[in-house]
Amino acid sequence: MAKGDPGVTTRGRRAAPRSKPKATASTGDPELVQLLTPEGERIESAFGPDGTEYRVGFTDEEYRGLYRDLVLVRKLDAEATALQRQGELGLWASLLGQEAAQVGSGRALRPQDMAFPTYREHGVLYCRGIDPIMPLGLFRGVDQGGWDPNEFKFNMYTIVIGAQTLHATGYAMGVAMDGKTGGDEGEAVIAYFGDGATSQGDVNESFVWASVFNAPLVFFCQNNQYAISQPLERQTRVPLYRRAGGFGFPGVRVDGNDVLASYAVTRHALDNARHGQGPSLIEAYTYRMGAHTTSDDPTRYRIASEVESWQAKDPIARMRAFLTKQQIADESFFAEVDAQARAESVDLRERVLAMPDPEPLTLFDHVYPNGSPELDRQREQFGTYLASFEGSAH
Ligand SMILES: Cc1ncc(C[n+]2csc(CCOP(=O)(O)OP(=O)(O)O)c2C)c(N)n1
Ligand SMILES: [Mg+2]
Repeated sequence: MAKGDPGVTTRGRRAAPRSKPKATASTGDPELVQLLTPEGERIESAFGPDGTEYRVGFTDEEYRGLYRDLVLVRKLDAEATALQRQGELGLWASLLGQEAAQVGSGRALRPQDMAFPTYREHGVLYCRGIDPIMPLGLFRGVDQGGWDPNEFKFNMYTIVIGAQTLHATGYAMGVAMDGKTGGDEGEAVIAYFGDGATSQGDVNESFVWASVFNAPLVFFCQNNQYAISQPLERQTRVPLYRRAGGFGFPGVRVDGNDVLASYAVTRHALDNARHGQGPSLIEAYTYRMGAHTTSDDPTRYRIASEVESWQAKDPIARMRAFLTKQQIADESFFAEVDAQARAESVDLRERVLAMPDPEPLTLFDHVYPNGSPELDRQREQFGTYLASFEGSAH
């Protein structure tokens, strides 16, 4: 696990800029914070739109750890997609292409920080130390998730688009009311959502509430360019991070395929929040390399050349190029990571196949904490229906 120097900043975000925001050497894009180019070149530091300077200072071991995380979460995700294709899962929402945004932000969380995910945050879940089998039970339909949100500081997956930003805002307001902000030990909250979710009322209401109550909350938007088939231009006419200004808090766009910049920007925003400086918005600019879910066919709405152009920005390839160039890792290291990834994915598959089917009547168990007469009636009816098959040739 990477515990390196947080994104070191040269000044607080509310002060006047020391220097004008600079374009990074490689992209020439003043709107994108980048510390690792697609070719694997390190950029010493990069400036956000408010003049904040971002940099990281990882040890070699920590750099290798980040690479390992990226490879492992991609491999486990590919295994889950394969399991769905073989009929072992009902559905899967792949994170392919978004590994750096998730590992960078996930590793930037401190142990006391609370995360509110969507249905795609398998990489963040991994970084929180949750067994990667957990979301597979959910997508296999044999349980409701399985992990304890309080133990791992990682809430349940939320499929209702944007709803978790409201939960996160309320939770973050509670953190502040409980006096748990201020100082390095303060708590911060992070809410994950997509580009499409920014059009939801829930997300915009969360922005208002978090802002006016100065909630210790980081809004982490993975802009993967699509909401199912709807491209980004159907959601916004301005870069998403700039929306934050209208709500009264800072916004920054980071290269979401750059694990180092994703880490630096998230660590900085979380630390501001935990110190009582309120919310911020991070737009992690990335690309959904696969289908929206296994129920989707992206060839119907996007062209192959677009996907290929993003392949050249692959988050794992650039990290590997960097580690090789800097002689931080060699071929034997990469082979060892691949072997670990293979072993973990085989283990995942075996455990999924061994998952017991739940008793059908347990369907009614967690609808209400104390049940209800109507639920009792439905349970009984369903029980009678199930019993009607007993002894039949069915
Ligand atoms: C309130 C609500 N409306 C519609 C849907 C159907 N739906 C599921 S995923 C999705 C697109 C979400 O896109 P985005 O926010 O960009 O996240 P991504 O899937 O790209 O990670 C929609 C519309 C839903 N789950 N919830
Ligand atoms: Mg999206």
